[in-house]
Amino acid sequence: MDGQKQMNAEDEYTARLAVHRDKLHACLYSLYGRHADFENWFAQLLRQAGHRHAQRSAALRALDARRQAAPDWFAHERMLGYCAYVDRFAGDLQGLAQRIDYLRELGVRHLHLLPFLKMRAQDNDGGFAVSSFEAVEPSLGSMADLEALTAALREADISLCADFVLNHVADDHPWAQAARSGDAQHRAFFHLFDDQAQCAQYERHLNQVFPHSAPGNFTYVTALGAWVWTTFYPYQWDLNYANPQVFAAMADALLQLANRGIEVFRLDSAPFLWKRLGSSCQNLPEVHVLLKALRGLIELVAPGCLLLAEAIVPSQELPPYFGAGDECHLAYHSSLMAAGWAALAQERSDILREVMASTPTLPMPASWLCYVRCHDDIGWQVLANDYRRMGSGSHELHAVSAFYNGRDPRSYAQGAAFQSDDPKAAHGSNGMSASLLGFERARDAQDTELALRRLLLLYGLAFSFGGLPVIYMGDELAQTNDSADSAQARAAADGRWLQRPVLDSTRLAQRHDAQQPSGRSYQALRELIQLRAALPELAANAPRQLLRSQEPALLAFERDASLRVLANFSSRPLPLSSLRAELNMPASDWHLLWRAQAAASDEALLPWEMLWMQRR
Ligand code: OTU
Repeated sequence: MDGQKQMNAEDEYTARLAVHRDKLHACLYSLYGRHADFENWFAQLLRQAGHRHAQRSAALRALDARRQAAPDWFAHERMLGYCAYVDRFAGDLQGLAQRIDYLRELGVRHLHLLPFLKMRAQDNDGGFAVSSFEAVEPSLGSMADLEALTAALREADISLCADFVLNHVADDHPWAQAARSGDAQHRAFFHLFDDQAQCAQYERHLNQVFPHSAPGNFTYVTALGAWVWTTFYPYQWDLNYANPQVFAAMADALLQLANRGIEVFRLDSAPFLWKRLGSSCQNLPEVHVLLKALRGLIELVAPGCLLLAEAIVPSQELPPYFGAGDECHLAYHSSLMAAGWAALAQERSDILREVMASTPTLPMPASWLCYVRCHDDIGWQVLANDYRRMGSGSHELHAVSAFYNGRDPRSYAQGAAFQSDDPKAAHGSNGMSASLLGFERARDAQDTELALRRLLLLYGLAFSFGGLPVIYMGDELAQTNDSADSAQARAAADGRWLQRPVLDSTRLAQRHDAQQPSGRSYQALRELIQLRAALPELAANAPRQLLRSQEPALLAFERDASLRVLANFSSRPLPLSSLRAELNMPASDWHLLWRAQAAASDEALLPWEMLWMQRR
C-alpha cells in the first residue's frame, strides 16, 4: 500500500478476504465439513470477523500496515522481551504504565504479562483458569486500563504479549456455568463422559501434567452428572474443539483482544487442543489445522499480531507449529533453555551442541523465543531424545535434575524438584535463575562473581543464539527465590510459586549501584543488551553455525560469518591461545567485542565465562 492513501476499512477487508478466504474455508472444512450447516456456520464466522475488523481502531490498522511492510520486525536484533506477573511486577495495570520507563531503560520491546484476564475466584493456576475473555481481573484493573496500557506501550515501542489460554476455561466461566445448569449447547463445549470406563480408556495413553496436585485427566462434576476432561487442574475444563461453536467463540475472543491492542498471543498449552482415543492427545494434526485457521483470521482482521506457540516439546517437533509460514510466528525453544542449564550442571557443552545442531531451520519470517527461566518448572524430559542420540541414557537427566533440586552436595544451586508422574523420571526444577546459579548460596564476593558469570553465560546464549530473547522478571536484578511465608504455603501445593516473587524494590533501587549483586547483574546485562542491539549478526534470521572443538566444556558458534561466541561451561579456566589456534581465530582477524569478566587476562577463558568476538 506504500505511497497510497490507506484503503477504507471495507475495501481493505474485501481485499484480504480475496486472499485468505479459500484457505480458511479449506482448513475449517477439513475439521467441521461433516456438519450439515457448515456453510452457514462459516459464513457467520466471516461476518463476525468482518465485524471485528470494522471495529479495529485506526491506530491499530496503522500498526497492521507498518508490520505488513516489515514482516520480520520481530526477528530484529533490537527485539528483547520481558516476562512478568502484573501484580508481582507493578501491582496492577495502572501501576504497570509507571514501569514503562524502566522497561525502556532495559531495552525491552516485547512485554509478556502473565494472565490478567478475569480469573477463577480462589485457586486459579496463576490466572491460567480464565473466567472471562472479555473482562480484566478486577484486582488488576479494567478493560479501559488495558487499552490505556497497550496504547502507552505502543507509544514506547513495546508490544504487549498476553496469554491466550485456549485449551481450557475455568469452571466458573459462563460456558462452564451454563453447562452445569444443564444447557445442552454449552455441555457440548466440553468433553463429557457418563462412564468412567471411557475416561480410563483415554487415560491409558495420556500423561499427567500435575500428577501430585492434580492427578488424572478427568474430574467428576456432580452438577454435570458426568466426568469432564481436565488435563491440568480439576477446575480447568478442556474445551472441545471438535465442536465448531467452540472454535467460533474462541476465535472471536482472540480477535476482540487483538482490538484491545494486544499484539502477541501466547497460545497456552497449544499441543493439547485435539483429542483422539488411543493417542497421547498432544500435537495431533488437527491442532495445526486449528492454529492455521486462527492465523487466517488474524490475517483478515489484525495482521500486525503474532502467534506464539507454547508447546514445551523438543525443538525437532516444533516445525509443524510454524507450518509453511502460515501458522505460528514464534515458538518457545525449550530444548535450548533446558540444555543451557544441563550443560552448566555437567560442565560439558555436548548437550547444547546436540540441541543446536538439531534445531530446525524456520520458514521466514519466524523466530524462536529464547529464554532462561519462566514461571513454570524447567522440564528436563524435553532433552531425553537428545541424550539418547548422543548415546547416553537417562542417568544424565537424573544428574542434572539432582544438581538443581538440592540432591547434589557439590551444587551451588538452590532449587526444588517439581512433581512428576513417574517416580523414576527426572523431576523438573523450580527456582529463580539467581538461586539456581548460586547467588543465593554465595558466601563471598568471589562466589557472587562466579554466579554472575553463569547468569551472563545463560543470558548471553539467549541473546546470541538468534531469536527473541525474553528476560524473566527479577533475573536482571539477580533476584532469588520467593521466601515469603505466603509463597512457601503456595509452593507446598504447587512448587512453581518458588519462582514467582514480588519484584524486590530494594534491588530495583540498587540497580545502578555496582557494589551490589543486583546492580552488577543489571549493569552487565544491560551492557550486553545494548551491544546486541547494534549487531545485525544477531538478528534471529542471520545464519548460525556451530564450530568444532576438542574442548568438552567449550561451546563455540558463529553468527553471519563475522561474530563468534565462545563459552566455557566449566569451572576450569580454558587456555585462550590454544582455543584461538584450534578455531583458527588469530588476533589479527578477530577482536574481542565483549567478555563477561571485564579486564580479565587474555590468556584464559575464565570459568563460566562467555566472549563475543568480531571479525576485523
Ligand atoms: C502452561 O504450561 C502454562 O505455562 C502453565 O503455567 C499452566 O499451568 C498450564 O499451561 C495450564 O494453563 O502444559 O504446554 O510443566 O510447563 O503446565 C505446556 C508445567 C504446558 C508447564 C505446563 C504447561
